[in-house]
Amino acid sequence: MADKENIEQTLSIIKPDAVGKNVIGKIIDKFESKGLKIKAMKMVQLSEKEVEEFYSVHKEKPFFKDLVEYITSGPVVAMVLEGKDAVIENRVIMGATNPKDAAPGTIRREFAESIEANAVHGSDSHENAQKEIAFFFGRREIY
Ligand code: IDP
Ligand code: MG
Repeated sequence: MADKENIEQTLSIIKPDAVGKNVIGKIIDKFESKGLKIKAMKMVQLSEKEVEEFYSVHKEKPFFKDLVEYITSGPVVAMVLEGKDAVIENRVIMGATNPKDAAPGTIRREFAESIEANAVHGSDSHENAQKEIAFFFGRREIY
């Protein structure tokens, strides 16, 4: 039997470095041109408390304090992306965490400044995507 297509949603965030560089549109184009659809979108400046909650898995990491400072340094653009295998597709389009390791054509290769200021966030699993989408969006904000 043929596999049923796995149409799913994931959360993407355009981080403050990329918003500041005026490349929101170029990043969105990477998603749309690969067939991912935007189902929700908002610009928001996160508080320290919100980032500590969002990134709580990293709270013991040595870079956590810097990460919170960086993500709160300016507005971000949060989006729900939908498409076939959207979680993994988004991660491929983003490229590796460290832009030095990111493949040509990926968002991080083209727009990231450093391993910290790396242009975008993307959910790393279907389960985390559901949680992260609910962190930013109510049901009636997703179309
Ligand atoms: P990911 O964003 O590719 O999923 P994670 O390991 O989940 O990478 O890390 C979350 C975020 O924390 C990264 O996107 C980056 O902004 C920051 N980060 C990760 N590793 C480092 C590091 O070694 N130094 C500074 N910041 C880091
Ligand atoms: Mg991650």
